[in-house]
Amino acid sequence: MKKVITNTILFATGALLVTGCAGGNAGGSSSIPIGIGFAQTSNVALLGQDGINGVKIAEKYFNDKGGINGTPIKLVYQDTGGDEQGAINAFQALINKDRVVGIVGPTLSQQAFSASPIADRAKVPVIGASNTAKGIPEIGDYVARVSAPVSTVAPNALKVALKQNPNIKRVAVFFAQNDAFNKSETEIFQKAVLDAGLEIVTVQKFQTTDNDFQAQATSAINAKPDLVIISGLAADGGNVVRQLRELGYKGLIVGGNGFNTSNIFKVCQALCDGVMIAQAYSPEHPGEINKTFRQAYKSQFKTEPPQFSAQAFTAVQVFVEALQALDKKTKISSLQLPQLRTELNKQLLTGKYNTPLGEISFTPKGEVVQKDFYVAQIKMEKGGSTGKFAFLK
Ligand code: 1QQ
Repeated sequence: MKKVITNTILFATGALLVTGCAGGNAGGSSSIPIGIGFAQTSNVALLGQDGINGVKIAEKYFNDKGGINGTPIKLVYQDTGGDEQGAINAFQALINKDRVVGIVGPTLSQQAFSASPIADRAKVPVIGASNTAKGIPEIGDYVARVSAPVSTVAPNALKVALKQNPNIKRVAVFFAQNDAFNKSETEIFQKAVLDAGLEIVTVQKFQTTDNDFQAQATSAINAKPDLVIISGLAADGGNVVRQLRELGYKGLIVGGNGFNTSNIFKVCQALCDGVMIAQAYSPEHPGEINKTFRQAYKSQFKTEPPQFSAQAFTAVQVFVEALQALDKKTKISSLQLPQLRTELNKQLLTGKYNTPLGEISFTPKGEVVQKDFYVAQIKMEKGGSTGKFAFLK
């Protein structure tokens, strides 16, 4: 039988945390596997890619600093694709085949509602790094998130839009009705609009898989809005923006968290200009760790780090610092994998973390506690193929 060299991953085989593997110790270094379940294919990869970039920087950053008290971490990737089944498959592989200590992911809340319960039942801690719909931490005791919920983030964009144009009265709302996060976000937006004393003049629905939005855009324009708020993902949402502008809409546009990637620039190009999006991260956030993260990101990707990258970095950081704290109490190499997963879950919920997002902690349910939020506006360069998120607040 061919000897499989799995020596780089601790706990690759047995229950006991020992260095080496089933095929014997092949003599390499050992490491602690943390699972990454993000979308690397499908349209959702427009969003998942930012997460991947963030965790790669985290892996190098924390291993350069000595990993878990001398033992490096090793990120193990499984592509979730864009749907529920892909996320379920990825999580099952991470839990049963890769035998990770915990999982960062999946990309969408829509996927989390299917895949995270599987990890919860297997007692494997999950940290959502981009799941912002209502109800994510409530999936179970093993599910937490570092991505602040839509209820805290989204209304900030409306406030800043009203500051930029105090004459806004009539609001058109668009949302993708086949996606849990977008349904959750539009509820929050619509409530914020009504709470601000504005009128919702039309609500237009679409699917994240659509690419023709002429009918909805025409109806919305006919309702004469002075603000359009869109809850969609990057590919569909970017196309809604493009088609609204092509049909002549001139007012402000607020996009939701699904717009929060520079990958949207290639979808709406020059017509992305001016779209406002609330942020749970600013590259300008003070503090040493964000400075180092930002520098590493800029030198590797030649652009400012986006929110999803910062959140993904933070999720890995939470696992790393919780593992370090746990290891100081009880050597983690003395724990069996099920016990380690359970102890890690308890530990991570009690910690305080000084991250690129600022200082964060968790409620006992696993909801992130975070202080600072921002709003950015897309500024496209002449020609319309490159642009940036300009921070307003
Ligand atoms: C969610 C989101 C998406 C925009 C993540 C990419 O916030 O699905 O919860």
